[in-house]
Amino acid sequence: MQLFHAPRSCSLGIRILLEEIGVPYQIATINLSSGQQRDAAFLAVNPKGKVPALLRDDGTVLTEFPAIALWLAWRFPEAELLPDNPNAAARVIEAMEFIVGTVHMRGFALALMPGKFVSSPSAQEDLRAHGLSVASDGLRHVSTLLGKTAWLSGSRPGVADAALFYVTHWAATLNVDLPAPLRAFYDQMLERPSVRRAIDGSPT
Ligand SMILES: N[C@@H](CCC(=O)N[C@@H](CS)C(=O)NCC(=O)O)C(=O)O
Repeated sequence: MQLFHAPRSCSLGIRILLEEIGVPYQIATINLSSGQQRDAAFLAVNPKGKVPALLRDDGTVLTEFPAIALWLAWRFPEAELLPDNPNAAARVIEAMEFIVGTVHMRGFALALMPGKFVSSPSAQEDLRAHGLSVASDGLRHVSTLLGKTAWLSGSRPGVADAALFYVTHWAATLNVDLPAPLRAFYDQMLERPSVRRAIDGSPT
Protein backbone atom coordinates (compact mmCIF):
# COMPACT_ATOMS: atom_id res chain seq x y z
CA MET A 1 0.00 0.00 0.00
CA GLN A 2 1.04 3.58 -0.52
CA LEU A 3 -0.17 6.50 1.61
CA PHE A 4 -0.27 9.93 0.01
CA HIS A 5 0.65 11.98 3.03
CA ALA A 6 1.53 15.49 4.15
CA PRO A 7 3.48 15.28 7.41
CA ARG A 8 1.59 17.70 9.71
CA SER A 9 -1.81 17.16 8.12
CA CYS A 10 -4.76 14.88 8.93
CA SER A 11 -3.10 12.08 6.95
CA LEU A 12 -0.85 11.69 10.03
CA GLY A 13 -3.79 9.84 11.63
CA ILE A 14 -3.89 7.28 8.81
CA ARG A 15 -0.14 6.83 9.06
CA ILE A 16 -0.56 6.09 12.77
CA LEU A 17 -3.14 3.40 11.96
CA LEU A 18 -0.79 1.81 9.40
CA GLU A 19 1.95 1.79 12.05
CA GLU A 20 -0.40 0.29 14.66
CA ILE A 21 -1.31 -2.46 12.19
CA GLY A 22 2.35 -3.08 11.38
CA VAL A 23 1.73 -3.78 7.69
CA PRO A 24 4.40 -2.72 5.16
CA TYR A 25 3.50 0.50 3.32
CA GLN A 26 5.13 3.26 1.34
CA ILE A 27 4.78 7.00 1.72
CA ALA A 28 4.34 9.47 -1.12
CA THR A 29 4.89 12.89 0.45
CA ILE A 30 2.68 15.68 -0.86
CA ASN A 31 3.88 19.21 -0.15
CA LEU A 32 0.70 21.15 0.60
CA SER A 33 2.48 24.49 1.11
CA SER A 34 3.88 24.41 -2.41
CA GLY A 35 0.49 23.35 -3.82
CA GLN A 36 1.55 19.86 -4.91
CA GLN A 37 -1.99 18.64 -4.15
CA ARG A 38 -3.10 20.54 -7.27
CA ASP A 39 -0.45 19.01 -9.58
CA ALA A 40 -1.80 16.85 -12.38
CA ALA A 41 0.14 13.84 -11.09
CA PHE A 42 -1.62 13.96 -7.70
CA LEU A 43 -5.03 14.89 -9.14
CA ALA A 44 -4.76 11.67 -11.17
CA VAL A 45 -4.59 9.86 -7.81
CA ASN A 46 -7.21 11.95 -5.98
CA PRO A 47 -9.17 14.38 -8.16
CA LYS A 48 -10.30 16.14 -4.95
CA GLY A 49 -6.68 17.28 -4.38
CA LYS A 50 -6.60 16.23 -0.70
CA VAL A 51 -4.62 13.94 1.53
CA PRO A 52 -5.01 11.31 2.88
CA ALA A 53 -5.35 9.02 -0.13
CA LEU A 54 -4.49 5.35 0.14
CA LEU A 55 -3.41 3.29 -2.86
CA ARG A 56 -4.34 -0.28 -1.99
CA ASP A 57 -2.77 -3.52 -3.11
CA ASP A 58 -5.56 -4.08 -5.66
CA GLY A 59 -4.54 -0.81 -7.38
CA THR A 60 -7.59 1.18 -6.24
CA VAL A 61 -7.39 4.45 -4.30
CA LEU A 62 -9.49 5.19 -1.23
CA THR A 63 -9.94 8.76 0.05
CA GLU A 64 -11.59 10.52 3.04
CA PHE A 65 -10.21 9.89 6.51
CA PRO A 66 -13.21 8.00 7.96
CA ALA A 67 -13.51 5.71 4.91
CA ILE A 68 -9.80 4.86 4.95
CA ALA A 69 -9.73 4.35 8.73
CA LEU A 70 -12.77 2.05 8.70
CA TRP A 71 -11.50 0.09 5.72
CA LEU A 72 -8.17 -0.49 7.51
CA ALA A 73 -10.04 -1.61 10.66
CA TRP A 74 -12.15 -4.11 8.69
CA ARG A 75 -9.28 -5.28 6.45
CA PHE A 76 -6.95 -5.88 9.43
CA PRO A 77 -9.29 -7.00 12.26
CA GLU A 78 -6.39 -8.45 14.25
CA ALA A 79 -5.22 -4.86 14.94
CA GLU A 80 -8.46 -4.19 16.88
CA LEU A 81 -8.90 -0.65 15.58
CA LEU A 82 -12.71 -0.82 15.98
CA PRO A 83 -14.83 -2.82 18.45
CA ASP A 84 -16.72 -5.85 17.06
CA ASN A 85 -19.89 -5.02 18.97
CA PRO A 86 -22.18 -2.93 16.68
CA ASN A 87 -23.27 -0.55 19.46
CA ALA A 88 -19.69 0.08 20.61
CA ALA A 89 -18.51 0.44 17.00
CA ALA A 90 -21.26 2.97 16.25
CA ARG A 91 -20.14 5.08 19.25
CA VAL A 92 -16.54 5.02 17.99
CA ILE A 93 -17.65 6.06 14.49
CA GLU A 94 -19.83 8.79 16.02
CA ALA A 95 -16.78 10.21 17.82
CA MET A 96 -14.51 9.92 14.73
CA GLU A 97 -17.06 11.66 12.51
CA PHE A 98 -17.43 14.50 15.01
CA ILE A 99 -13.66 14.95 15.20
CA VAL A 100 -13.18 14.95 11.41
CA GLY A 101 -16.41 16.68 10.34
CA THR A 102 -16.63 19.32 13.06
CA VAL A 103 -13.40 19.75 15.06
CA HIS A 104 -11.24 19.53 11.91
CA MET A 105 -13.40 20.76 9.03
CA ARG A 106 -15.52 23.39 10.88
CA GLY A 107 -12.82 24.33 13.42
CA PHE A 108 -9.14 23.89 12.66
CA ALA A 109 -9.57 24.18 8.88
CA LEU A 110 -10.84 27.75 9.39
CA ALA A 111 -8.34 28.56 12.15
CA LEU A 112 -5.30 27.31 10.24
CA MET A 113 -6.21 28.43 6.70
CA PRO A 114 -8.71 31.32 6.81
CA GLY A 115 -7.24 32.61 3.52
CA LYS A 116 -8.80 29.65 1.70
CA PHE A 117 -12.26 30.97 2.57
CA VAL A 118 -12.13 34.79 2.66
CA SER A 119 -9.69 37.35 1.28
CA SER A 120 -9.85 40.43 3.52
CA PRO A 121 -7.36 40.38 6.41
CA SER A 122 -9.99 41.40 8.98
CA ALA A 123 -12.43 38.70 7.79
CA GLN A 124 -9.56 36.21 8.01
CA GLU A 125 -8.94 37.22 11.63
CA ASP A 126 -12.65 36.79 12.44
CA LEU A 127 -12.71 33.39 10.75
CA ARG A 128 -9.56 32.28 12.55
CA ALA A 129 -11.12 33.20 15.91
CA HIS A 130 -14.38 31.45 14.99
CA GLY A 131 -12.53 28.30 13.89
CA LEU A 132 -10.52 28.23 17.11
CA SER A 133 -13.68 28.59 19.17
CA VAL A 134 -15.42 25.71 17.31
CA ALA A 135 -12.29 23.56 17.69
CA SER A 136 -11.97 24.33 21.43
CA ASP A 137 -15.67 23.64 22.10
CA GLY A 138 -15.42 20.40 20.12
CA LEU A 139 -12.32 19.28 21.98
CA ARG A 140 -14.07 19.96 25.29
CA HIS A 141 -16.92 17.70 24.16
CA VAL A 142 -14.54 14.91 23.10
CA SER A 143 -12.78 15.25 26.42
CA THR A 144 -16.02 14.26 28.20
CA LEU A 145 -16.08 11.04 26.14
CA LEU A 146 -12.62 10.21 27.47
CA GLY A 147 -13.72 10.65 31.06
CA LYS A 148 -13.92 6.96 31.89
CA THR A 149 -11.53 5.39 29.41
CA ALA A 150 -8.02 6.04 28.10
CA TRP A 151 -8.98 5.49 24.45
CA LEU A 152 -12.03 6.37 22.35
CA SER A 153 -11.93 3.19 20.27
CA GLY A 154 -11.91 0.49 22.96
CA SER A 155 -9.17 -1.16 24.96
CA ARG A 156 -6.44 0.14 22.66
CA PRO A 157 -6.06 3.16 20.36
CA GLY A 158 -8.02 2.80 17.12
CA VAL A 159 -9.77 4.74 14.38
CA ALA A 160 -11.23 7.54 16.55
CA ASP A 161 -7.99 7.90 18.52
CA ALA A 162 -6.00 8.39 15.31
CA ALA A 163 -8.37 11.23 14.38
CA LEU A 164 -8.19 12.66 17.89
CA PHE A 165 -4.40 12.57 17.79
CA TYR A 166 -4.04 14.73 14.70
CA VAL A 167 -6.42 17.41 16.05
CA THR A 168 -4.75 17.44 19.48
CA HIS A 169 -1.39 17.71 17.67
CA TRP A 170 -2.71 20.84 15.92
CA ALA A 171 -4.07 22.15 19.22
CA ALA A 172 -0.64 21.72 20.82
CA THR A 173 0.99 23.56 17.89
CA LEU A 174 -1.47 26.45 18.23
CA ASN A 175 -1.18 26.55 22.05
CA VAL A 176 -4.89 25.75 22.43
CA ASP A 177 -5.58 24.68 26.02
CA LEU A 178 -6.36 20.97 26.25
CA PRO A 179 -8.66 19.74 29.06
CA ALA A 180 -6.80 17.34 31.39
CA PRO A 181 -8.19 14.06 29.90
CA LEU A 182 -7.17 15.21 26.42
CA ARG A 183 -3.71 16.27 27.58
CA ALA A 184 -3.27 12.81 29.15
CA PHE A 185 -4.47 11.20 25.90
CA TYR A 186 -2.06 13.30 23.82
CA ASP A 187 0.90 12.54 26.11
CA GLN A 188 0.12 8.79 26.07
CA MET A 189 -0.14 8.79 22.29
CA LEU A 190 3.21 10.61 21.98
CA GLU A 191 4.84 7.80 23.96
CA ARG A 192 3.69 5.09 21.54
CA PRO A 193 6.39 3.88 19.16
CA SER A 194 3.80 3.79 16.34
CA VAL A 195 3.07 7.48 16.84
CA ARG A 196 6.76 8.39 17.06
CA ARG A 197 7.43 6.51 13.82
CA ALA A 198 4.43 8.15 12.15
CA ILE A 199 5.67 11.61 13.12
CA ASP A 200 9.42 11.19 12.56
CA GLY A 201 10.29 7.94 10.96
CA SER A 202 10.48 6.04 7.73
CA PRO A 203 7.64 3.60 7.02
CA THR A 204 8.00 0.14 8.62
N1 LIG B 1 -12.74 15.40 4.54
C1 LIG B 1 -11.39 15.05 4.11
C2 LIG B 1 -10.49 16.20 4.49
C3 LIG B 1 -9.12 16.07 3.90
C4 LIG B 1 -8.39 17.40 4.00
O1 LIG B 1 -8.97 18.48 4.22
N2 LIG B 1 -7.06 17.30 3.85
C5 LIG B 1 -6.23 18.47 3.90
C6 LIG B 1 -5.02 18.23 4.80
S1 LIG B 1 -5.51 18.06 6.51
C7 LIG B 1 -5.71 18.76 2.51
O2 LIG B 1 -5.32 17.86 1.79
N3 LIG B 1 -5.70 20.04 2.15
C8 LIG B 1 -5.18 20.47 0.90
C9 LIG B 1 -6.03 21.52 0.28
O3 LIG B 1 -7.19 21.68 0.72
O4 LIG B 1 -5.57 22.15 -0.66
C10 LIG B 1 -10.98 13.76 4.78
O5 LIG B 1 -11.68 13.33 5.70
O6 LIG B 1 -10.02 13.12 4.36
